Amino acid sequence: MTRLPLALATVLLSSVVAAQDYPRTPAEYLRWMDTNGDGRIDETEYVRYMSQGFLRMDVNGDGVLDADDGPMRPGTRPTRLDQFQRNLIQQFHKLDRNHDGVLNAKELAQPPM
Ligand SMILES: [Ca+2]
Ligand SMILES: [Ca+2]
Repeated sequence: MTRLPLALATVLLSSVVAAQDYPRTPAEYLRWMDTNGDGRIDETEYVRYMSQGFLRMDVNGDGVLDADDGPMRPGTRPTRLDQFQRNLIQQFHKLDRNHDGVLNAKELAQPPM
């Protein structure tokens, strides 16, 4: 009972680290994602940045992550890039707490939904 959450956290953490080399601080996040250098992250910048891990893992480049791209974690279902990006857009708008259409460093630093 007490072991499960720790094991689960380890699995989740390892999957995040394997998927992307995440920047460590909000300021770093912002610098990495802010393509046009205006100090804020718009929807396009967010989706482009967050899709990099997907694109890297999509070895055969067919826009679907499935067993053709390498061994999949048990219980994982194939993911399509367009579904993945739709989820990213939803996540973007959840993070945009003040609804100004862009994310600042503080909004980026919020824990993932
Ligand atoms: Ca920007
Ligand atoms: Ca693929």
